[in-house]
Amino acid sequence: MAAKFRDSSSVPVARRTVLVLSAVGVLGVLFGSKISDRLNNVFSKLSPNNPISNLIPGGAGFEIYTVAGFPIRTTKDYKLKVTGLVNKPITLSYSDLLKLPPTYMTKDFQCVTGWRVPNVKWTGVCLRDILNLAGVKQEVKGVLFKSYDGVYTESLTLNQAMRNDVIVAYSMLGESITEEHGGPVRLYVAPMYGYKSIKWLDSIELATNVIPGYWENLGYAQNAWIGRSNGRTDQPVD
Ligand SMILES: Nc1nc2c(c(=O)[nH]1)N[C@H]1C(S)=C(S)[C@@H](COP(=O)(O)O)O[C@H]1N2
Ligand SMILES: [Mo]
Repeated sequence: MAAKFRDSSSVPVARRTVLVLSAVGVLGVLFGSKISDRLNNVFSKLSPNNPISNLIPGGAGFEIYTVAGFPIRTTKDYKLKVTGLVNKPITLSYSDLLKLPPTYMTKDFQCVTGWRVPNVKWTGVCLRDILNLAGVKQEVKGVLFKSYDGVYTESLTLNQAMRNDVIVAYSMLGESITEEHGGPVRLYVAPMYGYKSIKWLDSIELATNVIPGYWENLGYAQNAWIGRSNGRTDQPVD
C-alpha cells in the first residue's frame, strides 16, 4: 500500500528504502576479481533469506543496483529464452547473439533517481530482430523480461519493444558487460530510465498484456520516457 505512494516531487517510498539500505550497506570492499563472491558473501551475511536492495559505486559514473544479489552466469552457460505467444519458442546462446547483426549506440544512461552517465557505448542485438526470430503472434501487446536473479522483472509494450534503440546488449562501456552491470547480457532501453534496462536477462515472454515490472509494482511509471531535458528528440509511443 505504502509502496504505491508517489507524488510529483519525490520518488516512491520504496526507492528511498533502497537508498537507505545502500547507505548503510556494502561499501568499500567491492572491487577486484572476486567481486561477485564477496558481494554474495556480504549479502548472505546481511540477509540470509531475503533479497536485499543495494547500491554500490560503479565504474564511469554508474551506480550499481541490485535488488537480489549478483547472480553469475558465464558466457558459456548463458541462455536467453524467448517464450509465450510466439510462433516458435527459441533459446539463444551467447554465441548465437554474437552472430546476429549488431547495433551500436552511444547514448546517455539515466537513472530515475537522478544520476546520469553521458555517452555510454553499447553493443547488442536489436530486440526486434530477436522477437522476429521467434515470430510474434498477432494478439501480442506486451513483452515481459525476467532476470535470473529470480526477482527483477521489466516490461514494454510491443510497440516500444520494436524500436531501433532497444537492444539485448552484450557490450557496454566499450567492453563485455561485467557481472555487476548485469553481464553477460542485459537489456538496454535507450529512451527510458535505467530501471527498464534489466540486468542478467534470462527470458523474454510475449503476452496479450503489459505486465508491470519490479519497480512499476512499487509505483514507478510503466512508460519511463526520459524527459526532454535529457536530450531526447524522438517521439514516445505507449
Ligand atoms: N536485475 C536487475 N536489473 C536492474 C536493476 C536491478 O536492481 N536488478 N536496477 C535497474 C536500475 S533502477 C538501474 S538505474 C540500472 C542500473 O544499472 P547498473 O547497475 O549497471 O548501473 O539497472 C536496472 N536494472
Ligand atoms: Mo534506476
